[in-house]
Amino acid sequence: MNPLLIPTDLVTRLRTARRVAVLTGAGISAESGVPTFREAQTGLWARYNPEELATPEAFRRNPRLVWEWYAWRQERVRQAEPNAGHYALVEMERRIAEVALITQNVDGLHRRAGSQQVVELHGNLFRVKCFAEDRPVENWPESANIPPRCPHCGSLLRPDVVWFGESLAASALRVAEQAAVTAEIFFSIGTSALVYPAANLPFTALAAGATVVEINPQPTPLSPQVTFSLNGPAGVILPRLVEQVWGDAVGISECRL
Ligand code: BJW
Repeated sequence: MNPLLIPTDLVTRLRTARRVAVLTGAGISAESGVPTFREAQTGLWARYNPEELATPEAFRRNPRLVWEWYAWRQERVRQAEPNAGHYALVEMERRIAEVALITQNVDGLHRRAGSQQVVELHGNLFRVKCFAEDRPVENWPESANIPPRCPHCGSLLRPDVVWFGESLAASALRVAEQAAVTAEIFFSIGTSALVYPAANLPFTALAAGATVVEINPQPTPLSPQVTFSLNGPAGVILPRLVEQVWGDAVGISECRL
C-alpha cells in the first residue's frame, strides 16, 4: 500500500473519534535530528551501546561517562526543533475531545511543539535528581565534579530519566494505561515496541477493542496485530493524515504542517 494514502476507513473513524491515545518513541524525533535508541549511533558515541549506558549499573560503574553521554544528548536536543510529526499531533489534540499523548521520549519536543496533555513515561532529559535519594534537584553549587553532587546529601546527581530495571512513575503509568483502555483509536508511532511496560499499551488498547494504528518505516513485533500499518516516516504520514481527516475544516491553513 502507498503509505501516503491514508485508508478511508481510518479517516472516517478519526473524524468521529472522541478519545484517542498516542504512544510515541524515538522515531518521531528522528526527523528533528535526534538519534533513535536502537539504530546505529554516529560520531563521538558510535562505539557505545545506548542500552548499556541507560542503566543504574552503568552509572555506578562509570558515572562520568553516563553523565557526559546525557550532556551530549541534551546539547543535540537543544539544537533540534520539533518536526512536522510533532506539530500534526498538536493539531490532532485541537480537533479531538480527548487526546492522551504518551511518550517514551525524554527530549521534551512534544511540549515544545505545543502539545498540552503529555505523559512522559521515561522522564525528562533536562531534569536532574539525586542518585541516592531520588529527590529532584534544580540547583547545585558550581564545581569541577562530573557528575556534580547533591546539595542536600552529597551523593551524585543523575538525569531524571527511567533506566532499565527501574520503575516508571506510578502516576504516569496509571494515566497511560487508563488512556489505552478507554481509547477508541490508539496510535503507536516511531517506537520499536520492544521496551516494557510501554510496549504493552497497544496490546491493552487492542484487548479493549480499540482501532490500533502503527506509523513506522520498519516492522515491529506489534505490526502483525495492528488494525492499520502506515509504513513511512512520521513527519510525512502524520501531516498527511491530519490533512485528509480535517483538511477541509476552518483554520487548517494556519496549522504548522
Ligand atoms: C521512525 C522514524 C521516523 C525511525 N518515523 N518512525 C517484560 C518482558 C521483558 C522485559 C521486561 C518486561 N517488563 C520489564 C522488562 C525489563 C525492561 C525491558 O523492557 N526490557 C526489554 C528491552 C526486553 N523494562 C524495564 O526495565 C522498565 N522498568 C520496569 O519494567 O520496571 C519494573 C521491572 C523492573 C525490573 C524487572 C522487571 C520489571 C524500564 C524501561 C526504561 C527504558 N528506558 C529507556 C532510557 C530512557 C532514558 C534515555 O532516553 O536515556 O527508554 S531505554 C530506551 O528504549 C528509551 C526509550 O524510550 C525506549 C524505547 O525505545 P524506542 O523509543 O522504541 O526507540 P528505538 O530506537 O528502539 O526505536 C525507534 C523506532 O523508530 C524504530 O522502530 C524505527 O524504525 C522507528 N523510526 N525513524 C517513524 N522518521
